[in-house]
Amino acid sequence: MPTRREVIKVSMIAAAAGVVESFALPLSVRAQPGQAPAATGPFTLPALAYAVDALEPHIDAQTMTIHHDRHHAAYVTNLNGAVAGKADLAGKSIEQLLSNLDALPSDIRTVVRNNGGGHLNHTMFWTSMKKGGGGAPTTELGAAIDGAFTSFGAFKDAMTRSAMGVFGSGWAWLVLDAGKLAVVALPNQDSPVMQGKVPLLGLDVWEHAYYLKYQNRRRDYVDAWFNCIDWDAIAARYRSAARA
Ligand code: MN3
Repeated sequence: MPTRREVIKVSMIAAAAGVVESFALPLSVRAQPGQAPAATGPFTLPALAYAVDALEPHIDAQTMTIHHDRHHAAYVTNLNGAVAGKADLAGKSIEQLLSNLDALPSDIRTVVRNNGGGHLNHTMFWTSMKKGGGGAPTTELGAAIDGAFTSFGAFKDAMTRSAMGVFGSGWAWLVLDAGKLAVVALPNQDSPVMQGKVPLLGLDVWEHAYYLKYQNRRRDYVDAWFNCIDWDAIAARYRSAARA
């Protein structure tokens, strides 16, 4: 095993040489909560705001670790690779890139769609959950959900149906669509921003999000995930989107 100092030295040499590929870091220097890995481009993997086991037993620590440190990290690396050397794109936010995919050079459009979508979706996903989450939203968002779906239970059913209806890989979303709350399902890593909608809450139903613990029992994962939602965070997104 290389020492931490040797690994950092190799990383610095690789960065200096313009090498953008990431490589597996030894456990000793793996991202800890509150500590993001070094950036190799304009986009960075955000650190989790909680420990990888914080969402146990609903989402297990191993799934969280692999999902964040490998899957999300790979989206960031691939996205940075796509915009490398393109100064006009590197200065744009991920939302700006995704909301106008047609403006991108055709050779990177699909890479940005998949990996940029993956980066934005997962960044929102981690910050949509917290230890001891769940329950139901109150105040403005709770009232808006009651208004749009008739009740929180009906919203939950709609979100669950949407998540169960994704064939293959994708997400179920609570969005603001022209100012109205709606539930939509999108394939792969497509983001609601690609359709001009505002994503408020996304449920990742790629198998990598649940297979280690739940195998083929997607419904059990969906039910458990509702116990992790940080409704204060979703309500804050709703307030800022509704006022925009
Ligand atoms: Mn995922």
